[in-house]
Amino acid sequence: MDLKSYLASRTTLVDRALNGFLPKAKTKPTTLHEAMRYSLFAGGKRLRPALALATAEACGGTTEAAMPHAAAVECIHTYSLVHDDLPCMDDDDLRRGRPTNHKVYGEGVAVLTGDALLTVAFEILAQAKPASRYPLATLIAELAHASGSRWLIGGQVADLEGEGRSLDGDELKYIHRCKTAALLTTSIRLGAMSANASPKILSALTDFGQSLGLAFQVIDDILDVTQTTEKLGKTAGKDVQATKATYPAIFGLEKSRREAHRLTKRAHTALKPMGKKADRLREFADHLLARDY
Ligand code: GRG
Repeated sequence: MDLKSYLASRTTLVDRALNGFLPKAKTKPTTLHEAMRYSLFAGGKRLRPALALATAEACGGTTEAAMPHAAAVECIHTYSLVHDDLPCMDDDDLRRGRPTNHKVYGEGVAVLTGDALLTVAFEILAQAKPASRYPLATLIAELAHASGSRWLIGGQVADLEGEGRSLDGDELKYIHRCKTAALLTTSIRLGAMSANASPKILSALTDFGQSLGLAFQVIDDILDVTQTTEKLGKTAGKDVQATKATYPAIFGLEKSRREAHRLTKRAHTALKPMGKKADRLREFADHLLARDY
């Protein structure tokens, strides 16, 4: 199966699983459950769950066993987008090609939608059947750590504090590592854990995730200044508007493109110990480098 068909098939499986894991829209309080579903089923690319599933398969596991892990990371990711779009954060009107959650449901419900998506992620992951090396507590701690104050939220704080200030390359990399690469890496690690990967393979996949995650954010920064709002499904040029430090702003477009290539190459190198089993993940890295939205 080519990568495009693979991604489409995994998106269908993930959507079906998320639909089953989430409270129905008619469950009380209906506004909240509708709002959670509004953002979760708004047409995201599902990269993090697809990476979790592809990693599980590369490690000899199954999509079925990895599904709670995959669904949980997508809930965390969607919560972070809902909160990121709030007026007190990036103040955005458009996400995944639709009005942002707070534009439709109001700010109060949008904050609570994010809270509920964050919480349900752990409820979902708690339903995983853990492999022998990685008990449930390890899985929960993995997701909590990546989503917490040292990584996802920490990166957002550094991003917020960096607005309007000139950051150097190291400060920018710190933000990228925390707010983007950490959750992508954890998606991959959780997929590997669902398949009982050996410590050596887990370590290789962690290196892969960190390089892939940084490359992903460099590309995201490039797309923000080179693509249209229609193509991205979110407001283009937002980083410049908010005087945010980005790769193109600090290093220029050409150097940013070279950096994305360098990081993708490093991601490929990290997969060496896995041999051909990791071909799908190699395709993934190339796909993320070449993406235009
Ligand atoms: C606690 C109030 C409060 C806020 C926290 C943690 C957080 C908000 C925000 C995280 C920061 C963030 C949004 C990082 C950006 C990562 C990124 C590039 C997201 C876009 O990912 P895609 O392109 O999106 O995979 P889709 O929509 O396709 O899933």
